[in-house]
Amino acid sequence: MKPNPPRIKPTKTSPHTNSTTAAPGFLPSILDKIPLPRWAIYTIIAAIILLVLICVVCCCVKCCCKKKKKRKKVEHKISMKGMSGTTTTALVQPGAEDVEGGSANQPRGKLQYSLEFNASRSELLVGIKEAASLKAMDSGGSSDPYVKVYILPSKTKTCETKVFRKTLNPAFNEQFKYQIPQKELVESTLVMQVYDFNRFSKHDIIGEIRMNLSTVDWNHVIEEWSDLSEASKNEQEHLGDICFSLRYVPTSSKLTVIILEAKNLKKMDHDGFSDPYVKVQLILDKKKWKKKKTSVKKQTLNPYFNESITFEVSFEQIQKVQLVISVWDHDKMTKNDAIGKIYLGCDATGNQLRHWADMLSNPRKPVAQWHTLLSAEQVDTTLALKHTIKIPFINKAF
Ligand SMILES: [Ca+2]
Ligand SMILES: [Ca+2]
Repeated sequence: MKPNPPRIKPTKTSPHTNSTTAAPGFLPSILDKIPLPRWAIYTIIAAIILLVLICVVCCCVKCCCKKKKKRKKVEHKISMKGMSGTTTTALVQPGAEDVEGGSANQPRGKLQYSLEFNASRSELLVGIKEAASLKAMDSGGSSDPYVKVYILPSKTKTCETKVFRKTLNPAFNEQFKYQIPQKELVESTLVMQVYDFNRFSKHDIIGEIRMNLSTVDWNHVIEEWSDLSEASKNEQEHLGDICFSLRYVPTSSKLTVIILEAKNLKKMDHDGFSDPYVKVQLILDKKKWKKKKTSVKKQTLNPYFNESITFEVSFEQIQKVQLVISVWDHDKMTKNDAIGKIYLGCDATGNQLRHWADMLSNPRKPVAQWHTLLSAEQVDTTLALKHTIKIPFINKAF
C-alpha cells in the first residue's frame, strides 16, 4: 500500500520542473485545469503540430509543382519561337510574333540624306549627310561606318563615302552625281547602304534604305532622316573575296602585287567548284598596258596562291595607273569565265582607294587587304574600256 503517495507527489511537483521551458506559472495552471493526464495533453499537442506541419509541407509541394509546370509551359513557348517565323506559331502564340519582330527590327540607326534632280542636265545628286545611333558591329561596342550608294536596276555606278573610325554618329557630308534621264529615273530604286569597315575581315552591312524614285516629288530638294532597315539578301550575288598585298618602291619603280588567297568564290562548274586563277592587269590612259596571271588552282572555291607579280611602273605613272584584279574560272574546252573583278587606283572609291592610298603612303612596305569581288560588267562599265567583240558562250553553270 506504499506506492500510492509517491505517485501523487510527482504530479504536484512536475509543473514547477516543467515551468522552466513554458511560461512560468501561467501555462501549467491552464494545463492543470484540463481534466486529462499531462502525457495525453502533450500527445494531443504533438499530434496537432504534426498535422499542421504536414499541411504546410503539402501546400509547399503543390505550389512548387505549379511553378514548374508554368516554367515548362514558358520553355515550350520559347522553343516554338525558336522554330522561327512559321505562320502556325505566329497564329498559336500571339506573343511569339512580338518578340520575333523585335529581334528582326532591331534598331540599326538612321541616315540623313538629300536628293536633287536637275531634269535639263539629267543629273541626280545624292547627298549623304550624317548617320545617328548606328548599331555597333565591332567587339569594342562601336563601328567604322561608310555608305555605299547605287541605283537599281542599272547599278552601273557604285559610290562610297570615306570611312569614319570608331563612331556610331558619323558626319559624312559627301555628294554623289548620277547621270540618269528622267524617264529612267522614275523606274529606278536608290539604294543607300551603311557598312562597317573591317581591315582584315569582310565588311558587315549595318542597314540600308531603299527608295522607289517614282514616288519622289522632284520639284523640291529633299533632305530627310530615315531609319535603316535590314539589308535584303536576295539582290546581291556573292562572287567571293580576295586577299592580296601591294608594295611600291619609288626608287626602283617596282610595283609588286602578291596574290595571297581567295575565299567563297562562286561555283562556275557542274561539279560545284571552280578552277580559279587571278589576272592582274594595268591600265594606263584607258588602254590595257600590262598583264600577268597566276597559276590555275583546280577544283576549289578557296584557293591559296601566294604568288608574286611585279611590274615596272614609274612614279609619274603610278599616279595615273589603274590596277585591275580579276578572278577567272579556267575551262579546258570552252572560254574561261570571269568570276569577279575589282580595280584600284587614285580614281577608285571606297575600300579599293583606301588600299591604294595605304600603299602609296607606305613606300617599300607590303600592305595586305581583303576585297569583295564585284561583277566584271560593273567594273568594266566604270572603267569604260574599249572592248573586243565578245562571242556569246552558253553559261556552263546551267
Ligand atoms: Ca569594324
Ligand atoms: Ca572550270
